[in-house]
Amino acid sequence: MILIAANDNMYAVLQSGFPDDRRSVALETAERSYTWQDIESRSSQMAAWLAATGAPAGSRVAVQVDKSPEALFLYLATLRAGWVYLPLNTAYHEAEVGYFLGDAEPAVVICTEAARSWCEPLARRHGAQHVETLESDGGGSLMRALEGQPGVFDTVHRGQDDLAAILYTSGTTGRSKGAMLTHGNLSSNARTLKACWGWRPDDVLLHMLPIFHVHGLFVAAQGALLAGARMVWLPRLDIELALAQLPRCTVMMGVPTYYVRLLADPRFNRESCRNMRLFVSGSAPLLADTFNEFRDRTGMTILERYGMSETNMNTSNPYDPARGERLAGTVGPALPGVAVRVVADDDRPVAAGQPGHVQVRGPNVFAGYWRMPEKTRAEFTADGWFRTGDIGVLGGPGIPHDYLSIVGRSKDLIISGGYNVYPKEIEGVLDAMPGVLESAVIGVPHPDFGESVMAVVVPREGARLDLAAMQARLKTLLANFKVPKTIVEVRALPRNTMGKVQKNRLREQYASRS
Ligand code: MLC
Ligand code: AMP
Repeated sequence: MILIAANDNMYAVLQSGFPDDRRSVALETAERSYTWQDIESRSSQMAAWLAATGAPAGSRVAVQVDKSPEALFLYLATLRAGWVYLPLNTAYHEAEVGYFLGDAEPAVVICTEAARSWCEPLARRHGAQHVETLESDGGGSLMRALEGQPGVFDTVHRGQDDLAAILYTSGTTGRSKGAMLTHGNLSSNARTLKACWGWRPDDVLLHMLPIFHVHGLFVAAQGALLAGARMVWLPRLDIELALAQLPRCTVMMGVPTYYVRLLADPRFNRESCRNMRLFVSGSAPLLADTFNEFRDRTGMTILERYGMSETNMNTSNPYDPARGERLAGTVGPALPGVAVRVVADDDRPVAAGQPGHVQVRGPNVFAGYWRMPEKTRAEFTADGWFRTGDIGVLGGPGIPHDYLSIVGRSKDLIISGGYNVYPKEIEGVLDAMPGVLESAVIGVPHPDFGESVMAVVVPREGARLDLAAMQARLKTLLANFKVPKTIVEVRALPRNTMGKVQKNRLREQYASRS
């Protein structure tokens, strides 16, 4: 008997959920529809093109393009070719992209036509052999390069531990780290979420999230693909289009800002949600007010879950009411197969109801930081738990013992509209500006983005700072979501006896300045 090992390639896993009838619609945009056969043949052509470059499997493809169905097919093609996908936020500027390309050394870089003039020389300098473009309407040099490539491709065999993607997450030191996710990480999480959230082939997902992060790509898009469910594909959050499409959808996912903006529109009501069965929120804390207002307005309860680039999803409030209630302010119990614990500084579990460091373990947890073995070691305990940098509580008054609540962060991180901003990075740029002695960057409450970025700067002796000019300069250097919405000037930063800046005091002082 000949045993053929199953292919653990994430594409093969997703494909197992595709419907038998490949002529049915998989994804629709305002302009056109794509069938499951389109997904198979377009991703085949792209995978064949990647293979034809001659670079070995395991090579990286860095992608900084606007959201489009073709961008999703490119991700799938990367999996099929056995390459490693490296998505980049479209807001990143040249200096930010330069760091990622230098660190990951991709063999292929795909950018937009508009960015080609700076991106191509940058990519070549870092060793990329091929630079092509992809536009939001599906045009660009990549599509021309595909001409003549076959519409069928044998998905390359990959094992559970082979790399599928690298997601860069900023570090508290200001230097970004590439979280290495394996095919096994992605498939275990996708299968778990399919079962837990009751994904069905007749689901219709309203997809409005960006696809360069875990939430939009691995949780939302892969969830629909694995279920063989249709996606209504919008380029971004657009409340007008969302209100038009929601009544024919069954599932939506978003960061809290998506729900805040839906609720801000009086037309959003029970009728808009008449076919919906699931609203998922994550990537940032969902305020209890939003949770409650949503329930009052629609009769539906948002399901909040908790994840990270390094781990995909860790916990989820229950989907099935028989398994428990969805509770505001909590992110629910650990997903099946995932272990979560809350510990003190010595890595020993704290008592129920007490706050501590959240640590996770399971098949969802990444393989380490790209080319940073020491950083990787530092982020895992001796017995293999990953230190999330979040502060949490298990249980508490009136809360089941296995429900986790995220109550803070030990990492100095701001989450604005679902995007992470590391103060250290912004402070480094501010401190290098003429006339600046030092700076402190903090998150302050913001009604739309949850938190927004604010900078407190101290001028050098005798220097006069032009705060508006500084903000304008920051916009040319940093992705827009990182640029402080407010900059204030002070004579000195508050420090404790150890000389450490007391950001808590600044946050209290400026809490109402968003
Ligand atoms: C845009 N801007 C932001 C911003 N997004 N500023 C702060 N925070 C943000 N998130 C800037 C714009 O460039 C503009 O600047 C101004 O703020 C107002 O823009 P807008 O038109 O209101 O913004 P919009 O384009 O509507 O985008 C807002 C948003 C978007 C919330 C829809 O940011 C978004 O889609 N966020 C989702 C992020 C996400 O997917 N996160 C998942 C990470 S995965 P100016 O200067 O031009 O006026 C993860 C793991 C997990 O964390 O658990 O899921
Ligand atoms: P990222 O590094 O972009 O993947 O962001 C991951 C971080 O987002 C986590 O470490 C948490 O701090 C935060 N996060 C994700 N989901 C939630 C949630 N539901 N509630 C609170 N914080 C969350």
